[in-house]
Amino acid sequence: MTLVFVVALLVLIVTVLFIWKLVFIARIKSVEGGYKHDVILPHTEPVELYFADVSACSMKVRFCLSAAGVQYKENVIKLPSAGSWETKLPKFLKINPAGTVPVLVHKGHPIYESGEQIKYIANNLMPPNSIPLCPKDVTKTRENNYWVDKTSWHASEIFANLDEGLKRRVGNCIPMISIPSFPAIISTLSWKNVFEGILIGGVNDKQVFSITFSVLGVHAFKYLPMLRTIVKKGKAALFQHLLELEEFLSSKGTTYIGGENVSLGDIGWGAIFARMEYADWWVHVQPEIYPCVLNYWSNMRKLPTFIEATRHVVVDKEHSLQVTRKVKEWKKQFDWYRCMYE
Ligand SMILES: N[C@@H](CCC(=O)N[C@@H](CS)C(=O)NCC(=O)O)C(=O)O
Repeated sequence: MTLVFVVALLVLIVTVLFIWKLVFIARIKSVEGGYKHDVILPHTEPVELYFADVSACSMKVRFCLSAAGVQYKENVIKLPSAGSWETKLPKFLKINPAGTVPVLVHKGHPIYESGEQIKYIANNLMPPNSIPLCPKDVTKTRENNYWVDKTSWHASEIFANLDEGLKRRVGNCIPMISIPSFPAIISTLSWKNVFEGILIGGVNDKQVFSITFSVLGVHAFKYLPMLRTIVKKGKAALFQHLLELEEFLSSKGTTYIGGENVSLGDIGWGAIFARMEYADWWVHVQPEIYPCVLNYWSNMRKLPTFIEATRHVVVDKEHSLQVTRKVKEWKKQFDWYRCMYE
């Protein structure tokens, strides 16, 4: 009798899980980067961008469109960190089956992956008489391609091998250097949001982070040394990449990577720098070691095109400022938190 009951219970659990996966879990598929000539999406403008506020990859493409002087339609999407599951709903999965932003759309054809999108803009969308974002000079093209590649973020590389992934690209450091800000972001979400995340996204790394920080708040860093280790790995790799940039800039002696005007490599770095600002990393960049990087950042952050790219559209700007303020506060309050940064 007991055996029959146990088997029946197991069958019931498996059936419920199966139906749950079939009905609720977003069916995301990875997509290859680049222009999709065989896909045509509904559009009303020649150039459209699906993007989110406070998204490093989106910021990169907005920076690029703005620096190129391209007019485009803004299709704003709210990220899970802003309490929405729009990126995982069937309507958006038709735009990008991978369920991520940004997505650039040119005459209805999507271009996936932010690194590919900025190259596409520089090669295909530059208005007449604009200053090229990828100068037609062999050395500059090579250098720009190098930095675009270095500043790209490929989640699969981090999952395959964290240390190698971080060493390979500074773009892969973005999630790691963002982790200290997570408790501040998650504290603004409700349990309903967290539950929806599990329902739609399943139990994955993001949901585990959400639950952990919802329960433990900032103290998660105190009780789970593994979290501090991940952030420290991200930090070590970030500073190694900044050192490489420092050497490059010092050897060039120019304001930007390709000379006196912004080019694609700078745009790639812009996204990393904006994230460093958000999670309060800049105060740890020592002027004696990184003078050129600090000067480069000081010039870049004043550019109207950079300011435009970080403009908040649906998320309240005060919300982002509050996150950075919280990080600063925790650094002062908790040694185990500050030690991740130092
Ligand atoms: N490698 C992709 C990364 C895209 C990505 O992961 N975007 C994040 C925002 S920065 C996103 O859309 N997250 C939404 C989600 O995971 O639901 C790119 O560079 O375009």
